[in-house]
Amino acid sequence: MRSLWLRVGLCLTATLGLCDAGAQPADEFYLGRRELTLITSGATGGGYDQYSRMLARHMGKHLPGTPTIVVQNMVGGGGIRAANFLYNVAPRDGSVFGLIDRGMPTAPLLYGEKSQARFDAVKLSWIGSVMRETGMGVVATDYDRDGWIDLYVANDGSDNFLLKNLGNGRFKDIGLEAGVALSGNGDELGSMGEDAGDYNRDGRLDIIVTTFQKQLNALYRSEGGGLYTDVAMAQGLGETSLPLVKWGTKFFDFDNDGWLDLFVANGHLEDHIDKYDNSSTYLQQNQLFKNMGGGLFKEVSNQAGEGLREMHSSRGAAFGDLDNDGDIDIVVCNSRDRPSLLYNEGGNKKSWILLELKGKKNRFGIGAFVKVTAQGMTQIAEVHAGSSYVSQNDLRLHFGLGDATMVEKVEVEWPEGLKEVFRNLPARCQRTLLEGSGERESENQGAH
Ligand SMILES: [Ca+2]
Ligand SMILES: [Ca+2]
Ligand SMILES: [Ca+2]
Ligand SMILES: [Ca+2]
Repeated sequence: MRSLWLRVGLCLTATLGLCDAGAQPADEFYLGRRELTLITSGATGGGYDQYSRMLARHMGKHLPGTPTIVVQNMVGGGGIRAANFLYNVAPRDGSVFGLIDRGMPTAPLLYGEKSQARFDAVKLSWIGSVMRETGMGVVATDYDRDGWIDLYVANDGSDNFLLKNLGNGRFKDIGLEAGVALSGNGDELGSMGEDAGDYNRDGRLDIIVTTFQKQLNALYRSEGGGLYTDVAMAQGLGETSLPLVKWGTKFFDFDNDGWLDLFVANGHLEDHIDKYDNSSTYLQQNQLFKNMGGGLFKEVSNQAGEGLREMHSSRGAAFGDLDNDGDIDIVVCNSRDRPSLLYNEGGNKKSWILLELKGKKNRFGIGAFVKVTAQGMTQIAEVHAGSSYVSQNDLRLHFGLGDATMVEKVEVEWPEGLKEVFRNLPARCQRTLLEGSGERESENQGAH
């Protein structure tokens, strides 16, 4: 067996459906030798709370002395909860702007860890009644590039939120006016996992949201000016996804050609669904969509090896270069089943670079915006803490570079506002970019 470069954490008690039975957590096993960690879970229903705590506990350990928060959204009564890991989402002042009260039945939660030793919970003040929905996932992305990281929240069966960070510790939901709250047809979606990435390479981050059975995934293409259009059908994410219940996902470049592809983890919630619905099954095939260039996707699941042909009831999917060979591998948590570890064989035939950001205060550069230029091709990405569905990806940024042997320029906009350029980096290797060690850009020559 090849050695793992990254640790892998699996929230197994939740995955195996033992939370509701009151089982003690038996999760957190880690392999690999780096502090960077992939975490994923198969949680649905009762497992979210445990997953959130596991994330906060683990990440707090590795980010001592810094505010570490996990956003959790829950709905009263059914106790449905979702969580993704976020860190330092108010980057300009580093404050945790939320409060937690675990006793509130219908409010979102932030789990905060103020220090290594203390798991703290405070009550949210900024959110008001906005987030009283069944949140399934959240990605922190600065959608309008104003330096304040915003939150996109996927809700199950109701409007999704785009919470614009107003910069004063408060957020405003602009999902409906931005065009990311509903499907392209104006329908509410059973939204699950999500990610933000520039799939059509026009310099603007787009949003993918996975959805319930009989719904298309939503692919919200950014049109600029804070407006989005759902182009899932036009871009090839259409019919084949309709019978499936869709969860973990990410924009990632599996074949290193410089175009972001998509993976979607699938599996029905109900184990006897086939008894009364002959259009669906509990076990489902996961999907890989190749970006054919320009943003048009083609499903290649059946041509992508044995691992993609297996049938599971998959949930969380975490992405990272597990064996450090230049291509992105995937760990998938399957409900009531062993997890899948999907090694990418051959993605590294084309060129790549892995960028590990190290900020002065923000240790992994979470929230940083990065622009890479190689052989005339420009790509952008943000360092995200938490996206997909109940998963934490590799915090290093991976860029497929086609045939390039050199990266001419990496522009980094650090969360605290510093803009720097790193020039002439060799391809096919990992580089660590230290905040403050690059060539400084002046404010008006920023990476916008
Ligand atoms: Ca913003
Ligand atoms: Ca775009
Ligand atoms: Ca690709
Ligand atoms: Ca790999």
